[in-house]
Amino acid sequence: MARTITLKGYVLVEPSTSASAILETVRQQTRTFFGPLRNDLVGLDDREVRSVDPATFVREPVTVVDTDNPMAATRMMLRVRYTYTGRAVLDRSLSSRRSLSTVALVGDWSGNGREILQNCVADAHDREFGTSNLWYTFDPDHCRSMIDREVRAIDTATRKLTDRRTQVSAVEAARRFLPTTATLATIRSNVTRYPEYDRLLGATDPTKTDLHVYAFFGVIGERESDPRDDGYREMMFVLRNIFRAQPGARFEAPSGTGSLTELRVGGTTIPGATERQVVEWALGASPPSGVSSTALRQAILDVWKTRTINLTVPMTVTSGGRSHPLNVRVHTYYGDEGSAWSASARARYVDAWRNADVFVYSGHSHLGSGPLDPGNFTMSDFPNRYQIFMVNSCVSYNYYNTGFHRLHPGGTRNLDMVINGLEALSDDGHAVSYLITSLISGQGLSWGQVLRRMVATVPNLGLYDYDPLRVVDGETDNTYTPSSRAITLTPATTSR
Ligand SMILES: [Ca+2]
Repeated sequence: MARTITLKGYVLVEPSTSASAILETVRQQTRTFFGPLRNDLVGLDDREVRSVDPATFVREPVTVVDTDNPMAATRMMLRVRYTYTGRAVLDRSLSSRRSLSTVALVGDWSGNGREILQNCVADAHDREFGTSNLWYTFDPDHCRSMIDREVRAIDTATRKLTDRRTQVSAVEAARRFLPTTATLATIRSNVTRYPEYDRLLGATDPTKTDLHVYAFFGVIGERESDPRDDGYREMMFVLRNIFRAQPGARFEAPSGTGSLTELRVGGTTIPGATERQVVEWALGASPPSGVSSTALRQAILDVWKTRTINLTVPMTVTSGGRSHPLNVRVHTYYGDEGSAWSASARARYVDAWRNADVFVYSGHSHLGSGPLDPGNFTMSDFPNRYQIFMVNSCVSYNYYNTGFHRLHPGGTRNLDMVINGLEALSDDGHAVSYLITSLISGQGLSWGQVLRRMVATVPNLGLYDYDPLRVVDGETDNTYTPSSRAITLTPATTSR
């Protein structure tokens, strides 16, 4: 569910602080709402939570008083109150909530946050990221007593002030936590929106004979060459699921060198391998007799990684009494994205966007700073036509949503984004598979129906009705409805 979220807070700065430095200080604080709200199953879509409007700032000169040493010199500071308004997605369990308690970090948490890091970050692995990532890892529930202690000390000191309106205690001026309340308001009613199927499928455009789906799967574990890597298995699950939904699918001979079915284990070629069979072996099906399962799965990965796998589903589109062939061409790729500056990953994405009708990235979010960071691209990297992007990574709603809408020619009119409000767990390719198979199911599913199909129940992973607050954004301006134009999409009956 989407909500407008409003957060209020304040910063204390030197009276001479410039407007731009005040803005940066406020942003340093608003950024830290991200982690605590994430823990409460609330995702924010504003990258770094920095779009605070300076027009909301209220400046008040205050005197800082050391209430423990009444004779000590006072000093002047400027209190700047701000109101932050943004968009959030919420877990359904919060649907009736109109407010939430949360906590921001105050001051230079990146430079002086060691104690906060030790006490307020639950996970040892998260602590390794250091103080500069506290905006993401800060969990007030983990250091509630520390926060309460500070609140009580501020309260006690404030009672000693002679004028609470113009004075601030030294204890408060040194505060590290700012408890506050987030208010939540409904953004929009639940109008049923559909993918723009007429444009996606070329319903009235007989020259559109191909629908391209690009799906990139990043490395989830430590090693690209690990056949158990969740990213690699996800690609294989997706290929298998497309086959199951569309039995007419066929693999295309790969470009470049080497077939996908020439597998050698211990110097011997595995006989009779088809791509479909190879996918099953990769996912654990019994190997041919005499062949080690472990060695076979390694051999498959060595052949299938870091290359484009092409799968085609021949289909027919019919609308308004006219039919034309439409080949759904799925291109998958598994491999390491490389560093944030990886030129090769960047080039792969730009190449894909040139042709893509549907683009999927599934893998690590890199906290928004990976090769897919919208900041790495320009408008000329995107075509001026309708596309659907899915970024299946942690909190992609925040990192990979509005940035692409800003870059894409036509904005939301030409781009529907499918993104996650929270962390995304590996789901054996469930979400990616159902996005692709739903869009080409010919059932004219609404976006709401597509999202519901992507909710994963994978018992062997312990996932039941698993949904990382996945939403579609950019869909409110969609004009297609099944009643505006009937479209049928069916598997092509002619065999090759
Ligand atoms: Ca749209």
